[in-house]
Amino acid sequence: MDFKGFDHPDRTADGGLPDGARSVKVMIAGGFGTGKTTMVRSVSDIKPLTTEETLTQASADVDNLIGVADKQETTVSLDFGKIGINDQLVLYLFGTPGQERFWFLWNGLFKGALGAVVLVDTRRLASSFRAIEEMERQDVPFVIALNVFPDSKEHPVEEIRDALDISPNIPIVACDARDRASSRDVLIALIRHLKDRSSVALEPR
Ligand SMILES: Nc1nc2c(ncn2[C@@H]2O[C@H](COP(=O)(O)OP(=O)(O)O)[C@@H](O)[C@H]2O)c(=O)[nH]1
Ligand SMILES: [Mg+2]
Repeated sequence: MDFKGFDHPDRTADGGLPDGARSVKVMIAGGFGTGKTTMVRSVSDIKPLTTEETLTQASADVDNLIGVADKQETTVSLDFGKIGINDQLVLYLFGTPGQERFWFLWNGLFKGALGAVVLVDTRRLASSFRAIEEMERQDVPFVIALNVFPDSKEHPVEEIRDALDISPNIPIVACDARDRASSRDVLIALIRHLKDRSSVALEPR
């Protein structure tokens, strides 16, 4: 799959939202079963796509290098959706494939991404560690969305921030990924976060 159509050359140096941005690529990341597919489906204006692609297609050479067993059968899926926030701004949503250690095989997966939502299931915090690490490594600004399940316990946000080891400026919001309005609120929190980052850069020095 080619993601290059979503390149965003205007991305500001500090990863903020550029002035006049119209279409923005946003990653929906997080551990297995945290609600990525659910969120893309609930919030998308178009019928969301879920694609399957074999890792060998993504990169046969690298597969050889790392010696993936049963590589013909190794498939990963990617969710894609789109939401108009207002008449100025359209978000293209890319749910990240599972197995974060293979993200590097997805040529251009993060290219041009202006931001990310990292979904977290508080019952299994550790399942999203790798996604957070990768966002930091790829330098993609993100917000944390705590997807609330029926038996999730309520934790003080600062406790979760400590456990995830993320800096105080990264927003943490609770959501229900099945609910369109709730998922949309998460995306709006991300846009605000990106705008905040841009305005810092615009401050006179
Ligand atoms: N109760 C509840 N279940 C959810 C929620 N979000 C996702 N699920 C369920 O959790 C499972 C995993 O969600 P999915 O979106 O496939 O996770 P993914 O692996 O991150 O794409 C599915 O069975 C969903 O129906 C939520 O907000 N509340
Ligand atoms: Mg999924």
